[in-house]
Amino acid sequence: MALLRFVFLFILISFSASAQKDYKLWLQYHTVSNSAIASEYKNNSKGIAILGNSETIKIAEKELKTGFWDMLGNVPEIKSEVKGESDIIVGSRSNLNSEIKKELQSDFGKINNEGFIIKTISSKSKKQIIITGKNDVAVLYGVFNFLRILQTNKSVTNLNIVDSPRTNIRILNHWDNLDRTVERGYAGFSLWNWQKLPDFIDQRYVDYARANASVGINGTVLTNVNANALILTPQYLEKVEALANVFRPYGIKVYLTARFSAPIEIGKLKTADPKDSEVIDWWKNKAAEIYKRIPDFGGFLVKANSEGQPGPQNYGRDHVDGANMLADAVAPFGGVVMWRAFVYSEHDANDRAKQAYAEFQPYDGKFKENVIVQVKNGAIDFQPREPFHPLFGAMPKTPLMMEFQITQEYLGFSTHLVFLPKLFQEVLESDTYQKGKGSTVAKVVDGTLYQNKLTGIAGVANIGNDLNWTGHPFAQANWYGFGRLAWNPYLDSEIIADEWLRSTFSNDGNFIKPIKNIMMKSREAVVNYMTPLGLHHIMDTGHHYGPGPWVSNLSRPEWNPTYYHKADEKGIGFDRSKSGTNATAQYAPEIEKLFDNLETCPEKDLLWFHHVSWDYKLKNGQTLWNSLALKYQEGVNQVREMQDVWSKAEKYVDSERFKEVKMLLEIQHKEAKWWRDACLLYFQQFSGKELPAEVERPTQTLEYFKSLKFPFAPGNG
Ligand code: BDP
Repeated sequence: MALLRFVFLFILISFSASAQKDYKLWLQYHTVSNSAIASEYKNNSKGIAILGNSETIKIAEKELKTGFWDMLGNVPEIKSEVKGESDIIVGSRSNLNSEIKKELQSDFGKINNEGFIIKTISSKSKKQIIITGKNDVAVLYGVFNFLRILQTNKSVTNLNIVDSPRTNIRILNHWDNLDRTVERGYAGFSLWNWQKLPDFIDQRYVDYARANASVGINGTVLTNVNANALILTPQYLEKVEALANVFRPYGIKVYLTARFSAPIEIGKLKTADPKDSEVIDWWKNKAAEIYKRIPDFGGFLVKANSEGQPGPQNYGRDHVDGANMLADAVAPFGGVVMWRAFVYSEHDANDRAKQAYAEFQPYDGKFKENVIVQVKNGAIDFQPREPFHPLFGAMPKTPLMMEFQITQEYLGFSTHLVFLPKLFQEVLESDTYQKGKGSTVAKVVDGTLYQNKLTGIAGVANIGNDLNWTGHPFAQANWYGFGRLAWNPYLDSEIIADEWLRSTFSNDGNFIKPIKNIMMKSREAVVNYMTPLGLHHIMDTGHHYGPGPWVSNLSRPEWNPTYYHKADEKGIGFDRSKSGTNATAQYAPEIEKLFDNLETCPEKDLLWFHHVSWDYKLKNGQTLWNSLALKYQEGVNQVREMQDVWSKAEKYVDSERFKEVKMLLEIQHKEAKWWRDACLLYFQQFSGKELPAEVERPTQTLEYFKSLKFPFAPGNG
């Protein structure tokens, strides 16, 4: 009996230890061995002076204790003032003594309010590490950064880090509904348990805030852009307030989506016309009511007159009227309005890719100063690859914020390993040429191109209540990487992958090197097996799960994949050049020229901009048909390589996560083949050509692939 109990306990403990690894994200704090740090802090600790007593500072203290205990096996003595010798001094500028303040004066001149300094200073023959910033949240960022240095095995001697975020708003957009379903969510249900709030505070809320703070994310939009006005009623605001209270000490502000017709739906008004005085007052009062509860409320995110959502155009007004009315309501409290430019209309026969630019560019300079226009990275919709959105750089007098999608709506849900920071980096590095060479999207987004004061990056969250938060263990890297790039849009994605792997799994070089390699290739793999050479939006409609290039029966033309690939006997691709819709003209002349010409258009974007004949020769000397087929095959091969590499990782990873990733890669492989076979069989009807020898033969017929239906695919409302 006793033995049985012991065995049971053992299983329980090892299960929870393993499960905890999944839950702990990149904050594993696994033992740091074989490093100078370990010996320094193990044997020679003089303690940590923690200055200040705000909730935020207490969080920093707890984090340091946990980090030291887990990574180094000891907790240094914590002191509340600098007395005697201290290894590390942690506190905001106002709490530092004048000697240290003087020493750091020029560094303080280099950081903004959220920036931090981690510096080794030597005085009177002793060396100390100072972790500081202008306020306590900045100090917390510094602490997380310091712990990351330890966790990733970097040297802690002579530290000299002076770092500030380059953007103001670093925010997650949760497309979470009040019934806890998550639009385009593939990791379970919403974290927000509205039914139990405000009285029940799930530990997950705290852990969520902690994870975000560790990468510098400072805002969260709790609700879906397809908004429900009920969130603005007192019944729900009380719950929002409870979440805001949890997040505040972590430096995270809460924002809500504002349904434009809320004055009618919950305010009993007859109209939501932004020029109507009752409507204006209703929003002003609503803002005051919210700020009374949540003094640091961030503001509103709005999807208006887009995909059937209500908006100012319902009343003959425009986006500027709508955004500015809301901006006036939150301005007295320091709030902002993030107004989305994701618009396209079924009444507009124009190329969908042109519509957002056509509508928004003329508004440049017309928005109030607390409005920021939120633009998706590409002109269609979060595809595996899109050229950068032509609005970037084209609205010099308007702050634009980036909207990335972290959840993998079009990139394999949470079953495909795709390292998105590589995609994000490609977009951020793109040169818009709008102010000459070097006018990168990153410079638009961080405000340096046009000296915008308000800046931001949003990521549509991939987080749900799955044990591991994101469905796929490697999808955690996309949350992490989003945060790191929002902080610094110039960061190299390879560095992000390296940091994440070390903090999440292991510092062992034999593990890091091959696994980092497959992460870095994974984005190109998904492009290859789904939408190579500039193809886009050929996913099955509605849920967007799997291939559906044949779909052509939906009421709105631009909802049909056939609208996007335009395959026919002559060739394939969307002619957006001068001979077609002339979408290329929305870019700066240098880029327009590049994209417009079939010969100079980058091959990765070829079918985005051109309808190309099946026999057209690509740079590799192969015909378009052959190249397309070979790309699909390459994607499948790349997944096989990922499987192969992962199978050798077993000894570096806990068995639970090892098995999870292994199974997920099997699904990815199966689906990559599905994509290849279905798309090639379908396109072959038009090309009339044989598959090149290197391409594996499909194992099913086109009819079979067309017959597959997924009525309960997740995330589809
Ligand atoms: C599309 C999604 C849809 C979103 C929409 C948006 O399919 O669920 O509501 O974008 O961003 O990608 O508003």
